[in-house]
Amino acid sequence: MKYFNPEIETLPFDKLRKLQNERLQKLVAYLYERVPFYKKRWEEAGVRPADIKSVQDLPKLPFTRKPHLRENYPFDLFAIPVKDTIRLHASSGTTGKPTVVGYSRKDIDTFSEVVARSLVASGCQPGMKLQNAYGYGLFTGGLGMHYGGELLGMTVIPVSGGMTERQLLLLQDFRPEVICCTPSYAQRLSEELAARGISPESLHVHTAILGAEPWTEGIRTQVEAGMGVRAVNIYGLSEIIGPGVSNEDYEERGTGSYIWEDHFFPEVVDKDTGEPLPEGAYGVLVFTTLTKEAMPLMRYWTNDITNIYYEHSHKRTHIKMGPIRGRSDDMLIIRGVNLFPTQVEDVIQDFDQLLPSYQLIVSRDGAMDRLAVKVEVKEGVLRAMGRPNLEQQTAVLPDALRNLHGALVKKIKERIGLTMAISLVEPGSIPRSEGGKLNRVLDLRKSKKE
Ligand code: DLL
Repeated sequence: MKYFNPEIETLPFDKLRKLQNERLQKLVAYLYERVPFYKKRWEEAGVRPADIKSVQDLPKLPFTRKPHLRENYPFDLFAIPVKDTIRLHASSGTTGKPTVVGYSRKDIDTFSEVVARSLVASGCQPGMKLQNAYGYGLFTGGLGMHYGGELLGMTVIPVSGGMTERQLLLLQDFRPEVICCTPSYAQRLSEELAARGISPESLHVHTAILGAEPWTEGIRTQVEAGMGVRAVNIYGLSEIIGPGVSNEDYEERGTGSYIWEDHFFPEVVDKDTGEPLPEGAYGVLVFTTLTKEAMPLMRYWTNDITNIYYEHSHKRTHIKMGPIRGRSDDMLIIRGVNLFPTQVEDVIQDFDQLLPSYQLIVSRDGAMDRLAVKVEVKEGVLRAMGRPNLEQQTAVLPDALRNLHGALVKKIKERIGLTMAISLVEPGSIPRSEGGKLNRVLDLRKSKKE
């Protein structure tokens, strides 16, 4: 099977636009009638439903942002009675109340279909086993992948996140072809396999579907070698539906992820002005759900920074998005320079001696923000040097390590424009994923404020 839904996934551009425009017009009328929040905001903006005829009219409408979801907690953005929903999910924010999402039966069907499309794009086929190591629960990852896998006709193993012993046992004994989990947890599993002397060739798994947090080519290389798989990106967010908003094709890895744009219409806008940006430019990703019933969202500001573009020679007609550089609320501003943690990861991957395992530590010194970075050196590199003590001053480290440190400081300065206090540390000394999302930034400024 090359496509889960061949007709839609290869629909010519003009037909896709026509479908989107029809769906958008219906959606606008539906929300205006059913959700007071939208009616009020559109009236304030002086827009009537009849003014929205095509996706090109979207910029006339105001954005919906996370605080709007909180203000309408828990159910005030629902367009159908709560009793008509068949499932609720929620994402636990770092502050305050979670964000709630409701699904009608049709929404769950849509969710399952976009995940099934994503699984086929990842290289899955009916009959393969899927070890589902995303968390089950209010998080959309576990159940979202589960329903999509079943719809495709895979054999789903609902192990949930964490429990590394059990994951390894199942990988060896149930012999799944596919695993899905966060990229940081796939790093952890790769390392555990190596530590236990389990060779990737002894396993049956050939595909890892990774998402729910930003990751880069460096992690792809590590996981592909460490687990003996093709690592493929899956993206999504609960507010829009969950996993399966977009997905990479396994044969087109590294060229972006297809957005299932017959259901989720994307825009990329300037993060400061909200103005639409041209194809290919980086900005904030904004989605309009074209077909959801229970809690459709109009122009939802995801905070995720990326770009979108068409690749006309590729397998599907849908638009692609590049990797997420970071969330605009995770962006650090260090001495006036904007920085996403993935930019540091990008530099690290240029060094063969380093692991894509790092931590950024932000602190405040008077009015100045300071950034320190810890990066792990590969085990083999240290062994070849007779295991120097990395706790020592850089000046007394062996020449090769001192040069490595100097080269990293220089490259970071060149590429990012910042001098950072960098320390090279032992492999395994930086916290690993326990099964879910891993925070690579330790912000000591926050704990001081509280
Ligand atoms: O993380 C849904 C999901 C589950 C996606 C499993 C993929 C796999 P939330 O918990 O609501 O939903 O978090 C959504 O996670 O806005 C991004 O900032 C980030 N994110 C999700 N996928 C990726 C990805 C799920 N592939 C937020 N790359 C989003 C980078 C990602 N960031």
